[in-house]
Amino acid sequence: MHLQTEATDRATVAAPTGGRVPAEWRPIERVDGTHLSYEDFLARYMHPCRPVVISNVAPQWAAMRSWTPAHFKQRFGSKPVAIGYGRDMPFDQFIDEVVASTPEAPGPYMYRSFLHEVLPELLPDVIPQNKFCFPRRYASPLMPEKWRRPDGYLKLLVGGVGSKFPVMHFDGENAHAAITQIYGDKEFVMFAPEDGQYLYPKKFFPNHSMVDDPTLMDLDRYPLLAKATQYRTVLKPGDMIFVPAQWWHAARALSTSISVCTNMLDASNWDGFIADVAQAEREKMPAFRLQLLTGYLRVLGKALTAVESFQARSPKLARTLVLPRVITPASADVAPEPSRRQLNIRIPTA
Ligand SMILES: O=C(O)CCC(=O)C(=O)O
Repeated sequence: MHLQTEATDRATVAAPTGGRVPAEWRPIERVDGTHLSYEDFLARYMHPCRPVVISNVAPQWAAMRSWTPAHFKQRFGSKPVAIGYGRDMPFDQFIDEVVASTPEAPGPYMYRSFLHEVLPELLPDVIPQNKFCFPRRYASPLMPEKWRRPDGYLKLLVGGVGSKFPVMHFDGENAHAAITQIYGDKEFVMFAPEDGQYLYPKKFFPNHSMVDDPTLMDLDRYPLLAKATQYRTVLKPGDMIFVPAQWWHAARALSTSISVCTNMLDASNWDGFIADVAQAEREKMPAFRLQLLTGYLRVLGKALTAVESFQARSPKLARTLVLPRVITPASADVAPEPSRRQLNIRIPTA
């Protein structure tokens, strides 16, 4: 799906740099979250898998006022945190490197720390939950354990000027993603699923692109990139970007940047989720078990869709009934805020 934007395509006019060419891009649609109902969000963006940036999504979060590099340094001192795969660092040292980061010598970018797992004390700072991050099928107790993620399963993303998420990719398990900017500015680049053919997917990680920088294109190495339609935006504090399933995306900090990220599943991406799970498990389990698993997931999808539409149609009644809210926290309207006890559950590592 290519987005119809007004005639506002912007071509960057700077001269080619070191053999690289600045990419042309289109803006991603923006709406003000204070005037967007949850129902409209589902109908206009989530169900049709259309990206959007929503501003003012979390004015109520203490994180919007307190999360700064200095705050993290003072609060966590030398506590070790996961930055990337197999890379831990003392938090204070990490923050020093983030603050010293420059476009010419980018520092580390944190992308493997799940609040629930390692920094649960931060979770009360991001409550009440962002209403555009529902439904939470991943949190359903009916989700097979391997794919279940408790409520409050948010990833912390922190980086200094010029640092970036390590790879342009789309999320696994056919999940939608929501990334909420808390501090600083971050450039976000996206491509529609059908442009994946121009993005040089890696052989063994077909949801990862070989392209290192989609904004300054190396057309000698990646000539097809010129055919892809690039969408771009700058996330500012309070903005959330909705990244639909299979949309390619890359992110780079324009100033010291702090955000949180979560994934969503609903009827719009459930079939793809099952297909992805089946693909991933094919080598790992006997065929009959895989059939049982996918059969269960198909039935579960239908049940969750029915419960979610009940909650949407009768929120008042749904609020009084505990079971539907537990089976699938479908919207912020009916989801109970996670209790402190829930927030401190440690999740099993896969
Ligand atoms: O750093 C970012 O904002 C991108 C995060 C992301 O794409 C991911 O966690 O999968």
